Amino acid sequence: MKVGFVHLGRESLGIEYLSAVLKRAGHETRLSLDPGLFGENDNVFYLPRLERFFEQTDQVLHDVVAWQPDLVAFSAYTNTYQWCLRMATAIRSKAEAVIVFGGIHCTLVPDVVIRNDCVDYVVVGEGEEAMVDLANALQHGAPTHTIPNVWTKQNGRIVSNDPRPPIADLDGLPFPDKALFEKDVNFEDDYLLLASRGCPRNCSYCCESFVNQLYHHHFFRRRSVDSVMAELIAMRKRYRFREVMFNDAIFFTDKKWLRELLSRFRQEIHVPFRCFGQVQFLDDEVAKMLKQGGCYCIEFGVQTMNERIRRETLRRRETNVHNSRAFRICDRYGLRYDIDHMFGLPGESESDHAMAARFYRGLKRLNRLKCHNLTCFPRTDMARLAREQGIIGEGDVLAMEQGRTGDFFHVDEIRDKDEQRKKAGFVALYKMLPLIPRTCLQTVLKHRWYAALRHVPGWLVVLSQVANALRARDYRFFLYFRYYFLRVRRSLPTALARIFTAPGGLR
Ligand code: B12
Ligand code: SF4
Repeated sequence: MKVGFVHLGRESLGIEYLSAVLKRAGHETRLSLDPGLFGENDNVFYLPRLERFFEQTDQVLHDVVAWQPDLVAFSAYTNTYQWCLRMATAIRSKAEAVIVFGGIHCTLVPDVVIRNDCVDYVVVGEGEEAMVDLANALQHGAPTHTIPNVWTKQNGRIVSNDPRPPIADLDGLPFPDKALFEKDVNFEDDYLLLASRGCPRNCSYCCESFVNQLYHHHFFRRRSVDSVMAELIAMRKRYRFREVMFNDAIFFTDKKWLRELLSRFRQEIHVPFRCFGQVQFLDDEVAKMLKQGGCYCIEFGVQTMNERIRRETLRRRETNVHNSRAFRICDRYGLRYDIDHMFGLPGESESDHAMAARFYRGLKRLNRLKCHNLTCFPRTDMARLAREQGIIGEGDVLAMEQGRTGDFFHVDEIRDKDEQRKKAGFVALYKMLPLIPRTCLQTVLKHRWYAALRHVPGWLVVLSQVANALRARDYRFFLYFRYYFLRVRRSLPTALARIFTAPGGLR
């Protein structure tokens, strides 16, 4: 059976794993990708005018229809769900294929997704086994309405099947089918790998905690060191990558496993790597192992310096003492770190932001401070909490489920114009923070001049980030530019052809 994946955005490990198991089961797969250049999925270069110029929906549609797949598969995030629906509707009008939706948004709201006429099947949760079962059943004309994880419609009625238990042996999966994204991703610069699935934590705003509930807290699993190393060795031969990104939610939860993996990684792979961490899992021993293994940067979520909000609203267990201790350890072992910070948290005050600014400015090896806005994803505890507290209304909940969400701007405080001005000022301040002398920072905070910083031109903020990247020798920052340039160059002929031939578009 021919299975065509249709996707918007960056590399998807989910699609790569699905493609690998489908191929192993004898099916043929293909990817039609709109890289979504300059689109809202891009938190570095979000430029709507250029997005329109580079959008490739018509090309993708043409590509899918021309290949004539039997099954068309979409992997939907909440913020790409509407794009997926538009594409699925267009494909339905031009091709005979069966259409299946999966991915995190479908796992959160399968009952919403299955209601669309253009969707025949929805897969909830981990998809490898369900997708193979579905493709096999469709190929052989066998019944599909009893496959675990699968939702469908029968005589106008919605049929739902509970998810099967998570895959017990992750090592039994084939390696992700990276070939699908070869054209669009420079694997030689950066190789993305998952050594585990799920997360042992349950932060209120994160979809991992929803998945944990769905799987009764048995979703977090780890691959063996042999399996991770086998993938790295095979892919190093193929792509000659210069760097590895371990995309695990928290890379270092198990010291024994880490020690074994990193000693082999250092000897057999020997390239720098970065990973995500959680401050409570970092101690001297772990930091030493990471440094010796080749880690050059860890990304931590701090989100706020207000401990009560972190604990009660975000449901994160670490204290400010844990944070300070972990960053001191990193400093001691020469490990750089990126920090995720959130704006838009209900109940946060100016003094919380000021306290965070002082704290971050005092850190020695802070590489990049990444500012985000609290985003409410449907059916997460955060969404429930916000609804219960009247922060969002029923209309917001429906919009979220339909993937029509923006950031958490509908929180009342943030709607307030004065709050918005201050927030914009703090965002600019945080982005330039590593370059602002401490005495200057004290003055800005003391006189509350931060709101004025929102007038700092965007190019100056970018320039200060470039200067900071140079200072911190953060070559990844420049790699991203290079990566972007290459993708733009690849997409240019299609964009120009579309303008000159001007076919009827989807938008
Ligand atoms: C690694 C990662 C990334 C990586 C790689 C992305 C990827 N999907 O591989 C990168 C850095 C590129 C990334 C980017 C982003 N990410 Co991200 N990412 C993750 C993370 C930590 C793990 C994802 C992963 O690889 N899982 C392992 C694979 C095997 O699982 P999977 O992708 O879920 O796929 C399985 C099932 O979902 C299912 N499935 C998936 N698709 C399909 C399709 C079909 C047809 C079927 C049958 C089944 C199916 O089967 C798959 C195999 O079991 C998750 C956390 C999480 N719990 O998912 C966040 C997460 C997916 N990311 C998230 C977000 C918001 C983003 C960004 C929008 C952030 C940003 N502003 O840049 C971008 C979007 C990029 C894009 N549109 O392409 C959110 C999505 C929330 C939501 N409700 O939409 C998550 C859930 C984190 C969170 N906040 O809770 N991300
Ligand atoms: S630690 Fe990170 S990945 Fe895990 S639940 Fe919290 S936010 Fe999600």
